[in-house]
Amino acid sequence: MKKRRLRCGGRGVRGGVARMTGQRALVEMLRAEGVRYVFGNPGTTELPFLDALQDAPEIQYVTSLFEGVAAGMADGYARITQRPSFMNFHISVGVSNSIAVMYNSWRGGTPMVITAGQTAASLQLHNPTLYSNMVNVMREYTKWAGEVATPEDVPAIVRRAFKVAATPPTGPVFVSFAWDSMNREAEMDIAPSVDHYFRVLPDPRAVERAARLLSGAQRPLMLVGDRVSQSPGAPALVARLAEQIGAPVFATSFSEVHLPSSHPHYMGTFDTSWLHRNMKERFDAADLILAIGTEVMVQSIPTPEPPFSGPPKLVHVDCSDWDMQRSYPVAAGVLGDIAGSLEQLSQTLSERMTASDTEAARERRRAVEEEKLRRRESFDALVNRRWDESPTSPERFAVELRRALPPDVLVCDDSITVRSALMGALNFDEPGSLVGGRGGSLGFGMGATLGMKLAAPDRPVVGIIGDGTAMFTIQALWTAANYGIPVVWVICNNGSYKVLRENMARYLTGRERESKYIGMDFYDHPLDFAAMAKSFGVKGIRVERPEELGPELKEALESGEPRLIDAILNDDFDPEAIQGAWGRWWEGR
Ligand SMILES: Cc1ncc(C[n+]2csc(CCOP(=O)(O)OP(=O)(O)O)c2C)c(N)n1
Ligand SMILES: [Mg+2]
Repeated sequence: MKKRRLRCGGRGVRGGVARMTGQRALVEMLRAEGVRYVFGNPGTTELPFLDALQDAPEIQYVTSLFEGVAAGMADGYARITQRPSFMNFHISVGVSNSIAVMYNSWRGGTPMVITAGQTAASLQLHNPTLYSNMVNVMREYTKWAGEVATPEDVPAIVRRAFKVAATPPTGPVFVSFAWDSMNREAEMDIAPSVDHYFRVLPDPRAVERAARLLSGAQRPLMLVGDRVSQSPGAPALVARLAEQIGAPVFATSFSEVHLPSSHPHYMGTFDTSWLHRNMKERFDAADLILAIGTEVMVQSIPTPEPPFSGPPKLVHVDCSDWDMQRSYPVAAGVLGDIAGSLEQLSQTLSERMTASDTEAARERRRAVEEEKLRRRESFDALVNRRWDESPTSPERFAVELRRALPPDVLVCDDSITVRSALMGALNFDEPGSLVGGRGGSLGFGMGATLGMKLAAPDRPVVGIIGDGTAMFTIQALWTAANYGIPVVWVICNNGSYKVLRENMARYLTGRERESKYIGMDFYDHPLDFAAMAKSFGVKGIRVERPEELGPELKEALESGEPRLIDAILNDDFDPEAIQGAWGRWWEGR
């Protein structure tokens, strides 16, 4: 990166017991944990930490002009490195600013350690400036939250924070450091957390029971979620199991690669919050649903009946006991490391499946492969239909991207309604090659693209971001310019919050009513992203014609600088084609 070349301290540095201040102990612990970047925005309560950080030149403080940018960077960085990232914000207000983006990390289980300075313990009962009980607030959004009041606790609590964040099911952790804990001295044992102690194998009886149910299933269906990709080796095992039982695989969230997306059994994602009647029919037709590393049917809008009514039996493989049997009964649960559990399940299954089970699975495989081909053909037909539209259709846009993106690219996808075209046109086969928005809170992608590049400086990194979502954290442009982080953002500038317009149309399913789509567009004052980029010190290019996209993208990637491409897209949709959210749910029946 432009400013300073960094040396990485590496993990496992054990400094031993020594007398030092709390501020120094915090920095020594970061060194020991192998932290390279602090994503943050400072304030006065953080000054002791920043003062000590000056003596650790191998740890770079990366300033963001809004905390949501830092939270996005920390999310993208952690998901590529698969290690907890580290943030430091300014007391109650800075932490609060980070929450909207950090919410996604919490829902998706990104390992990260969020920290902040806090008022001295001696002042806390006297209503000090900027004070609030941050631990109470952050408990809601983290796996664990705590406050360090004395310097003696700094090493143990930092170690605990990294351990808790990295232990599956992974997730964010919060620690505040009261002023007193930074400035006094104590004897400190500087030693990092250890990881990889948690690849726990499941109970063989649970595996046996799941294998028995799976081998007898006639119409199995698989659901996979984000915890699959968090378990190294698991995506390939999902593919093996799908082939073994001849099941189609649907992703509850494909924000990471849970099996290669070009795999013949991968059927795409489905929207859990707006359960479409096709998917409800699919669930009802299945006699067994195998859920792996996922929440089972979270919804944002209630439907009149549960999505699984009646026969389908649920078999759940997960590292999260909380998500198992949380809302629906299961016929078999397998709790343990996901890759290890799938390995055992696949092995036991091959011993249990009879010749006729295997033949039936082979038949199902053929049907699944045909369905995948039909899906491909219907996407290609859609591309052809919308090829010459002006402004550019999302489908044409996605095909132009596929042609221009280099094979080793890492993609940050926060493209909202463009996402289904992207997933139709591009294949994401290598785990880690896709980092997508999850959790539903806007603003993650601008920063996450930067975090991914810091984690993988030798790979080209492209962020594909909705125009509405880009505006939540547009200050990321400044961070890119200031540190010379050479990413390319492609803004899907369709001039509106298109997804909300679509959802309004869904909401009005079956009703004779024209919507005015209140508050959902930028038509009167279009957003000029190229001009915004320029004002932050980043070159921005407006692309109106689809054939210009490829050459501009290639040029931007070769420039070695941060770049923004403002791609003007069509926001038309056919209300009837997208309707069909299951049930007349708004009537509460
Ligand atoms: C922090 C936050 N504020 C508001 C929303 C509500 N919301 C959901 S999607 C959306 C619009 C997204 O627009 P854009 O990024 O332009 O994507 P498009 O729908 O046009 O593809 C909004 C405002 C949200 N999810 N999160
Ligand atoms: Mg938009």
